[in-house]
Order: sequence, then C-alpha cells, then structure tokens
Amino acid sequence: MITEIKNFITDEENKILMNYFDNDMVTTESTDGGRYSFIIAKSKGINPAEDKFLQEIFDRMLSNIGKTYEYIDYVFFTQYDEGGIFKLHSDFLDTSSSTNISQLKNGGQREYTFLLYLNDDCIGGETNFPMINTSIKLEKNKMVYWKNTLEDGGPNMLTKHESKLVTKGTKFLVSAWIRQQKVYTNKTLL
Ligand SMILES: O=C(O)CCC(=O)C(=O)O
Repeated sequence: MITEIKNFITDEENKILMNYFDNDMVTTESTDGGRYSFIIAKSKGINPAEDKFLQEIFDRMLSNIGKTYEYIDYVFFTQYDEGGIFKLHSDFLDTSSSTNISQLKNGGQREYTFLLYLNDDCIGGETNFPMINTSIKLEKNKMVYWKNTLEDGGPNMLTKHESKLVTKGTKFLVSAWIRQQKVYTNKTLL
C-alpha cells in the first residue's frame, strides 16, 4: 500500500531543497483541530506554479502515478526539531466540512500523499501507519507515497498516519498532497 523509492533525488538536489528551510519557516504548535492539528513543527508552503525547480522534482515524483505538479496546490517544507511531532491524522479532506468546499471544487480530493525525506541523522520521526502496522524509516533522499482514497473515491481509513516524536536532532521533510484533478486556483491557499 505504501511505495518507498530509495535515492530518488541526488545529493545535489537535496542540497538545493535544504536551502528552502530558511527564516520564513513558521512555527506551528497547535492542538486545536485546524489545518495543523496536533503538530509541533516549523513549516512553509510554496506554490509549485511559481518555482521551476520544484516543478521538475515533483513532475519526476508524480510520473509514478501519471500526474504532474499541476495537481498540487502547495509543496510543504516541514522541519521537526527535538520535540517535533505530527499526531495521528488522515490527509483526505473531510467532505462533510463546509471549510473544505472550495478545495474540493478546485482539484477534488487529496488522492495521494508524497513525502521526500531529506535526512536521517536524527532520532525518531518515523512515519507510522498504526492501522496497517507499518513504520517507515527515515532515509536521506528516499521518496514515499500512498493513496488516500479507495477505488470509489472514498477515504481509505487505513492510511491514517503520524510522524513520531523527534527525540534528538531535526527531521527535514518535503511533502505534498496530490489532488484528483489539476488545481486551477494557484495563487492563494485554497
Ligand atoms: O512527517 C511525516 O513523516 C508525515 C507528514 C504528514 O503526516 C503529512 O504531511 O500529512
């Protein structure tokens, strides 16, 4: 159910991606049930429509599922320092919530999740899928992806996942949710 591809990017590409982690990162410590519910991390989102390098990387990643960067609204850069965590959650949009109406209209459901691990020199931070008893180990330059929806488009509850507590060092992650259709509202967060 979860695909892992080792050494998906080169060390040179890794260095370029690491440069995105800068002073613009926003500290998110929230347990209020919002977009960043139960996360302690620093993050920022970049619109791939405005970044040629991210387009190239994500076009290559998404060729595995026959899609392009145009199916992504934002590429997220997330940094989990010591104490960083993302508690158990699912990535598909709750169709019963009115706050998701515009997102569902402009691109549909978050069909896939793609992760790119930029380092493995920290302790903790594994991506854990308790429903299927699977824990993904951090490995520098490894890409991981899975499908959040079932064949009928409904949510696959088995994809619930978490980022385990980082107990030493820092975890650097690039991630994106891949929508069912191309996202045409590119300029603002939906
Ligand atoms: O940090 C991770 O390993 C998982 C990230 C995550 O849960 C998400 O982007 O939805």
